[in-house]
Amino acid sequence: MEKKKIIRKVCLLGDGGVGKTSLISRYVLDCFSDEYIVSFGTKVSKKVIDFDDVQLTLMIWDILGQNVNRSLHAAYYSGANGALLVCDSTRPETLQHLPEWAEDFRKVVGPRPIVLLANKADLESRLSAGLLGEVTGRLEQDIGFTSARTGEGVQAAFEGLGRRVLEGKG
Ligand code: G3D
Ligand code: MG
Repeated sequence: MEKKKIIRKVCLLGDGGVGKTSLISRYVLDCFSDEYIVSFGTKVSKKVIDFDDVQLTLMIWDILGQNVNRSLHAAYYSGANGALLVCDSTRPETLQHLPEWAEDFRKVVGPRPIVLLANKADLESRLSAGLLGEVTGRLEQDIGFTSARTGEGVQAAFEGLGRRVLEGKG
């Protein structure tokens, strides 16, 4: 029997330089398009995940440049089924900002699944246990550790979000 085919949109959010674009290039082998959607300042890539019962196509949206006008965020988030919220393990303030990113996202899309990531796990972490506990507690989510450089945790992060998106729970 043919698997059910499902297409979903996910966004990567987080401060500039945390590694969003690097995580996507690490994960995505077949680029959907190298053309930028200029008006929104975004780029969309495609990745197919074969689960046992479902073939899930993730359309992965990356914000290009960090100074994207905040008023464009709503257009970027619109229709998203979930998001990866990324911080940089070497810069605690990027972890501190994740609740704001979550709020910004949920204001537009409502209660959709989010997955928290501390990227650059190949470098020495400067995230204290206290701050990690505060942010994960506030967002009621665990945090995964990834390295776009070595590939550690990257596939698991996207597939974990994919599963959550299929369940559809915020
Ligand atoms: P962004 O899309 O969130 O703005 P980028 O971030 O993907 O452009 O990455 C910002 C910088 O961090 C890049 O370095 C990139 O190589 C580096 N980087 C991204 N992920 C990792 C990682 O997991 N480990 C390490 N060590 N570096 C990472 P440059 O020097 O090009 O600015
Ligand atoms: Mg980028």
